[in-house]
Amino acid sequence: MARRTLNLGILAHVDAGKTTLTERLLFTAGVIDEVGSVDAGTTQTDSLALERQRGITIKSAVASFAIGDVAVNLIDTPGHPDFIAEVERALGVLDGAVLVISAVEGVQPQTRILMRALQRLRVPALIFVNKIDRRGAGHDRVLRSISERLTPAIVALGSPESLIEALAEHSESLLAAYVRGEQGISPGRLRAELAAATGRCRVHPVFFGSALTGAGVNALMNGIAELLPAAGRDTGGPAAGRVFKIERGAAGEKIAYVRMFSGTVRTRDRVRFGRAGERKVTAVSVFAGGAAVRRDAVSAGEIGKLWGLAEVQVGDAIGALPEEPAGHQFAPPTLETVVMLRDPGGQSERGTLRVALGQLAEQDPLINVRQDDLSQQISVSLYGEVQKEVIGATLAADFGLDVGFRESTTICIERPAGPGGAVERMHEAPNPFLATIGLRVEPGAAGSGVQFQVGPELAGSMPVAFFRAVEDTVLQTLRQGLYGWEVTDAVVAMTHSGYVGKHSIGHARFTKSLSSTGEDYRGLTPLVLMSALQRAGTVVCEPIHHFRLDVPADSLGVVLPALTRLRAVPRTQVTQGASTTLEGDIPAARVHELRQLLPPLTGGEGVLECAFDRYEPVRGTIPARPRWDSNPLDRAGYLQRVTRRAGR
Ligand SMILES: Nc1nc2c(ncn2[C@@H]2O[C@H](COP(=O)(O)OP(=O)(O)OP(=O)(O)O)[C@@H](O)[C@H]2O)c(=O)[nH]1
Ligand SMILES: [Mg+2]
Repeated sequence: MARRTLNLGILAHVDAGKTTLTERLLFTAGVIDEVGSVDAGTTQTDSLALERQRGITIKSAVASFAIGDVAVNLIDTPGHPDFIAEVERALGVLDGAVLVISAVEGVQPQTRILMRALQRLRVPALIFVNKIDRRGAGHDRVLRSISERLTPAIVALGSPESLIEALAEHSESLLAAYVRGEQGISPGRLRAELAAATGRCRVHPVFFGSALTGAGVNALMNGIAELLPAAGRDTGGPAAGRVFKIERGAAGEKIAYVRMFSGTVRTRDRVRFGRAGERKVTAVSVFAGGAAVRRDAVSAGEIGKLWGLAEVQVGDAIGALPEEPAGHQFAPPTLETVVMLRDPGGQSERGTLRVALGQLAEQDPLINVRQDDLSQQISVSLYGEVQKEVIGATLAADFGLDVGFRESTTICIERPAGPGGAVERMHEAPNPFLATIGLRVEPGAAGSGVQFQVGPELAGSMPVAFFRAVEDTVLQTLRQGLYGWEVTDAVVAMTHSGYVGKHSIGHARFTKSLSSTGEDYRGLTPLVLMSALQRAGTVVCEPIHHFRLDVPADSLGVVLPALTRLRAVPRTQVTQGASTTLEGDIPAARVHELRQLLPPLTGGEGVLECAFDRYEPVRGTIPARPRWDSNPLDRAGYLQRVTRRAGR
């Protein structure tokens, strides 16, 4: 019986060999008798029909095996940037990770993005340099590219001297022994020092091998068991876990994958989840020795599947999870598109489409399904064209819907240009609501999202539910700013508050017409907030990608003018032999065009890698997005719709 549990993520740039490595680990650990192949569509973790057809991973999948006394729950993640949201969810439940790098391609853009996220979240990580069996595989070259482009804190295993040197940086006693020239620093001692430094994310041990042939995989397995820290096993504490994946069972029932951090969830327990959900767990299964098996309970450190939590969403905390969910590690989707039924059909097909997209959004909230109130159009956010195809194929296979998509457009954001404030007081025209609200909008740091604050002088000045209503409505309203884009990197402070309480009007019985209700705050907040935002002004910003482009040196004469035409800005240019590497920035909106232009310009030899880098103010014409719900900038129209709801 395994005594420790390790929840291990396998992460990498697309095609580096994560699923093949997963298969090899399961085989070596004795869970499967034959090694499946990605190319034949026979692996354990690429189990969806679409994954098998395409030979890429689309959803994270869990498999388990044991190494000695360590029970490993492995999460095989997709490497394609269109499915980065899956990686984001997995990151929150890991004790350790293996970052896979191809020995031929070396460090790739997604490798860097993933390593940065692992470092931010302090997830200890080993590096596996895969595909050493392939022609063109390098050893020293890959190590150099890792230390230059990823992290200098690496220790290549297999070289004791370099191991001691690297570790001596982190351990004074080891350094002293080393400097004294002490003989016989024992391998056991070195291994323990290495495990300690790895666990504290000070170093990343590097292994070399081939998932396809199995070379080097035993050493990696020993490293996984010995060097990565196992999960805490506080089974006595209150039940606390996090949902990192949702799927639908054969009968359409919802299944939540949860990683438990403390305590135990049993069948028939009532558990709380998300902000307000509570449901009885109707069945539990736990990953052990390969797949998930039916059990009565899932405990601290383990990964299980829970049935019965009807409204649960990906990312929800279960039970008494103490800390808030980690913020977003990766950039949000930068594209959007309109989903259309090819045969507009009847009302019922449109209904099915809404339900279907709703179910996809449970599994992937970042697709952000929106229906335009007026035009009835349904839009979704996207990371890229492959995700679009996957959504289309899923709607066809699982719901029998034949859909098409409009051409994808770029999603911009709005940032406040400066500070701006507004107040509306109750009983003062033109405010029809029984509520006083003052709000001040200010720019926040890049990437900080929206922060809502209540001035300390207002604390206790109103029932908490009213503050909550203002906060929720602020976040909701900022989904569309002055130009229709989401407002972000903003601090919204509440500066004025006021309400009419149930007992403040003589001894009259509580009636909605005399006392403030949540609807008053939900109705008034958008008006105050949008006035404040109009005073602040906003800057529309577009997503900018960092690109790395390898082209034949003799094609530069046509490539450089094309880049200029696409508003790309090359920042570095290095020529080695017949090949030139350009790195720089390009607006996300033009990446697709560049991809299409490249083959004819470079005789099919150009290789382009792109990754989101930052948002920058749009130059030239400011793009606007149509609004999809009642527009508080049109005060009369807005009031007409909203005052009735508030009963004013
Ligand atoms: N020669 C060789 N090929 C490998 C090795 N590992 C994986 N491959 C091949 O590389 C391709 C991609 O392998 P996958 O295991 O699907 O890679 P992945 O990282 O899971 O890909 P995504 O999940 O789609 O990001 C397949 O054709 C594999 O057969 C290896 O060690 N050597
Ligand atoms: Mg894969």
